[in-house]
Amino acid sequence: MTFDRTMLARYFILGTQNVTDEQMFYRVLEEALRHGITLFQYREKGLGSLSGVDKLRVAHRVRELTSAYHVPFVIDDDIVLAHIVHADGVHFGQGDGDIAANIAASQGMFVGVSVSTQAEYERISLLPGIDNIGIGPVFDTKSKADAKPAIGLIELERLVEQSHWPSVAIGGINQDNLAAVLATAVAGAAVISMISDSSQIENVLNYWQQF
Ligand code: TZP
Ligand code: MG
Repeated sequence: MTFDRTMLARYFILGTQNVTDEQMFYRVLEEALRHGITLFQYREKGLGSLSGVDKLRVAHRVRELTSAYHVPFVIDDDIVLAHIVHADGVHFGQGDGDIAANIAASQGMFVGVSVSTQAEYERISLLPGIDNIGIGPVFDTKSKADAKPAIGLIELERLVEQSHWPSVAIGGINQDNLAAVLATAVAGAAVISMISDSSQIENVLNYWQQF
């Protein structure tokens, strides 16, 4: 699948650690797919996350669901799994090993990389093979234990305007600050809890779609 910046518009990230159990994971994912997310990233990471055959089983099911809804499927920081389940893309943090080597091993998939600071941007800015970057955390987040300090909207805007890749904002984005985030030059917003913690996923996505 060829990457397109419109895929970043409504970018949803979820792992089983973000919800009560695996069944809820599938329910939340399917609801989000049905109501208009433009990309899904499977991010199985942190306290309570699955590994091995459990993670493989979930990834296979995610491939089936995302294909059924024609939504691109990205896996965080697991190139081998991404190849096994035929994911469309992979995403790497700056702490996920040698980024250039990771990109080289991601042939045939599109690649996203996280950026939190000017130094992190400069570290990757000349690397070939990157399709998009995730910039943040913009605001404080409860969903990532080792998150870097929040950068705020002004620094988000500065990094987005400097970036020669389509950029997606991430971290602490909710219905109160979404409009301000999308008023910058970002291609979209990436969220976990705005969707995973909502009892009204359809309403959240209807609101999001008006921008
Ligand atoms: N990377 C930076 S912040 C974050 C990740 C994976 C978590 C975003 O979750 P939330 O709930 O949307 O703040
Ligand atoms: Mg990572």
